Amino acid sequence: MSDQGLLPGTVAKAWSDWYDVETPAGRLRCQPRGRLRLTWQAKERGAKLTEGERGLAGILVGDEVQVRVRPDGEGAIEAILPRRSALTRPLVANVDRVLVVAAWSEPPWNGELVDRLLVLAAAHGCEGWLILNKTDQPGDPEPRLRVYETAGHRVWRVSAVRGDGIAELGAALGEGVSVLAGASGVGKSRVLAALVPERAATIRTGEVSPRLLRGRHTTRHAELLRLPAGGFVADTPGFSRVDLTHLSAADLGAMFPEIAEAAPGCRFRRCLHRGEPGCAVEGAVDAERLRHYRLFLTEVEAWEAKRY
Ligand SMILES: Nc1nc2c(ncn2[C@@H]2O[C@H](COP(=O)(O)OP(=O)(O)OP(=O)(O)O)[C@@H](O)[C@H]2O)c(=O)[nH]1
Ligand SMILES: [Mg+2]
Ligand SMILES: [Zn+2]
Repeated sequence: MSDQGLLPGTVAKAWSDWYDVETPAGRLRCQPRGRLRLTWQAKERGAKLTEGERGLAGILVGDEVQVRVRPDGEGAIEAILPRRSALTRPLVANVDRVLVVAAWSEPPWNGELVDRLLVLAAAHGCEGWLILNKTDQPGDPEPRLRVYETAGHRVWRVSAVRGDGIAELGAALGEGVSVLAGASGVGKSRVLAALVPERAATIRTGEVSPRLLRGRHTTRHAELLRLPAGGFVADTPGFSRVDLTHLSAADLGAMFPEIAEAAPGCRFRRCLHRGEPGCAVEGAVDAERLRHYRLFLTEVEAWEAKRY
């Protein structure tokens, strides 16, 4: 490849003053070309931006870029391709799927958090897959898992420790960008280490560091790892709280595939499935999922009331 050529790439990691970009020619250390950097600075001067907004105005991990390779082997980012989507927590662009990881017994199943994360994925236009890890531990999650499969989510059963199901999951992730999410201790980092064995030594597992759960560290440290079979995966620190701040009550039902499927049968077109007469969702949908939907609905309405 001549040093004049433009290479397509994906931003894998943001350092304080350069980016690691994965390209067909390998991982390159890159800096944005002058004008891209100026746009960023102008936006920073113009307004007080939150870190999320500052990130959205600049270059994000996950961004697809065009890179010009310089004679010294480093790269200049010449262009950012239009973003399909951006998650804000972690701050990653163009995420295709969120891998919601859970365990059955240790830590105990938390269906509310699982459903929150699946809703958040859907709200960002991402697929939501459920990864039940630690199948080597006792318990019978099958009835619960089937609720998600019947609803239309892809469900995987794996043991990061024993390796069960990891190769199949890795193959299914062969395209696009995936982000691991879920409670602390469910084994997200261990699953990632099993998927990308050559990076296992650099992935921190088995430790809870409360400082990393909050504030800027969570977003700064997002990194995409390339899987052996293709595709990228990013780890995130576990979280227990997820606010559904920017959804509308009218849209929430669409984030639960089985509610969306039953809703056309409701008597009222704007039925919110909260006990209205002739509601087709009541009775057709798993009781715990419906309870979570109604809980999220009251939260979303409270956020809406604050906005207007
Ligand atoms: N038995 C068993 N233990 C596992 C498995 N996967 C992970 N663990 C253990 O669960 C603990 C937590 O694993 P981590 O990978 O650090 O969990 P995490 O989800 O990344 O946690 P945070 O980074 O705090 O969010 C560690 O002690 C792991 O060894 C598994 O498949 N089976
Ligand atoms: Mg972890
Ligand atoms: Zn209804």
